[in-house]
Amino acid sequence: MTGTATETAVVAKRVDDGTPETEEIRDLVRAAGYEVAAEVTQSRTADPALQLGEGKVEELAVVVDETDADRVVFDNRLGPYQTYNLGQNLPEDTEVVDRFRLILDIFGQRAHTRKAQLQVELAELRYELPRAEAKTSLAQRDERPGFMGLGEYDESREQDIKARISRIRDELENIEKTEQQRRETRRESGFDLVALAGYTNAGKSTLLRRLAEDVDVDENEDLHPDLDTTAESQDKLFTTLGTTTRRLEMERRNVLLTDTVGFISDLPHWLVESFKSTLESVYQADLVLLVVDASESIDEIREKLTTCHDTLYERNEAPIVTVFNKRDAVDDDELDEKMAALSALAPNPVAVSGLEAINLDELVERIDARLPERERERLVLPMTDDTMSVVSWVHDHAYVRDVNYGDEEVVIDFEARPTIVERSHAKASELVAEA
Ligand SMILES: Nc1nc2c(ncn2[C@@H]2O[C@H](COP(=O)(O)OP(=O)(O)OP(=O)(O)O)[C@@H](O)[C@H]2O)c(=O)[nH]1
Ligand SMILES: [Mg+2]
Repeated sequence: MTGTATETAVVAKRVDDGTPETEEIRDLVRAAGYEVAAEVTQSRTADPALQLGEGKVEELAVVVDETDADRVVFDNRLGPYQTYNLGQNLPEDTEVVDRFRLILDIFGQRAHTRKAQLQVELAELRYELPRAEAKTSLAQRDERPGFMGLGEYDESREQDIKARISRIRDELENIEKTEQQRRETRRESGFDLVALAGYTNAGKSTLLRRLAEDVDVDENEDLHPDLDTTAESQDKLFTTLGTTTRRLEMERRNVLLTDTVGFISDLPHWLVESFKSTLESVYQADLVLLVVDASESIDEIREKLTTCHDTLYERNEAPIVTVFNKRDAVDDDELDEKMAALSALAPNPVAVSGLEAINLDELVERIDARLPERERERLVLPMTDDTMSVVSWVHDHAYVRDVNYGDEEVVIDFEARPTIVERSHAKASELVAEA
């Protein structure tokens, strides 16, 4: 590694048949802070020892040598032995990394909150565990005396990893509990929870900035530089890692809008698992806005939408509104064509531009329409010392249509979530009991 100039990477990819697409892996390499020096691709069945065919690996070695690249990034998943064998066949000190390790690196660079850091560490340990296990079993099978020490070492390393995994899980569980309580408190306060979801780089953070007030309601606002109104939105994958929640100003409702980590295809189970509590804000929402980049090709949008649906269907119960973002970058005919082609996956979408603030009113209307129904209620409150505090509680938790103050009573007409209406009944009966 040179350490001075930008480090460079050669991208490698193998597909069983057809043409290898490298656009996304190139974007990921850049998101990790590397420059793409060259690419080497192949269409054939996987080689068990080297992933690529032997001749292709020779070609790769030449390319690495010529470009003086620091690392090779495979879009394919590499087994521990493939990584080792490739290292042996490439110029000395060439780092060999696969798609998953690369995504982990990116997450590691962006993890600013305690929770994100724990999640990255958990994912790293889960990545490492099978490798440590493989080493242990190899060393144990090897009966040559000199190797016994290695076996013991690796076994304790394996135990170490397991212990740390369980400690991190406990700490993450505690954080989750706190977050769950916070969501419940927010619901009880009459807020509807709306989550932005979608493939990475679709424009979720840009939309959040456009739609919602500048104030974060979570305590860690300084940890989300990408959401700063003065900051540029980055054309990079995984700009956002944690979650940020802001108030969305709506006439009849109190809405909290949450932005979170983007989805990406081909994530291994252990990585998804490590980040699942971040997605809890999506799973627990009252409504999900599924953002797609409408400027991409129909096939690309379809693939990404499928990835998103697969991730969502596991747990999500909330209604989904598909948002065709970057509307400014497509003309009307093209947009109609795309919407028609994708109508099975994305029925009745809303087309907007977060960047150019196009059609956001329609999106807000749709949010209002698809959120859970409000109940309309009219309460007659007897006038006691506590009546005004109940009236102000209703103002805080509901949309008040009308209040009439009489000498003996106050009549308040409002709309709210069913649970809020229920609680207002309890408060009203207390007043009646006092009067
Ligand atoms: N043309 C156009 N570009 C947009 C629009 N919205 C976002 N972008 C650009 O798309 C890129 C990604 O935007 P972000 O808002 O960071 O996307 P994200 O979905 O939050 O991405 P991650 O946090 O990385 O998952 C940035 O370069 C934005 O400027 C839009 O409506 N039109
Ligand atoms: Mg973002």
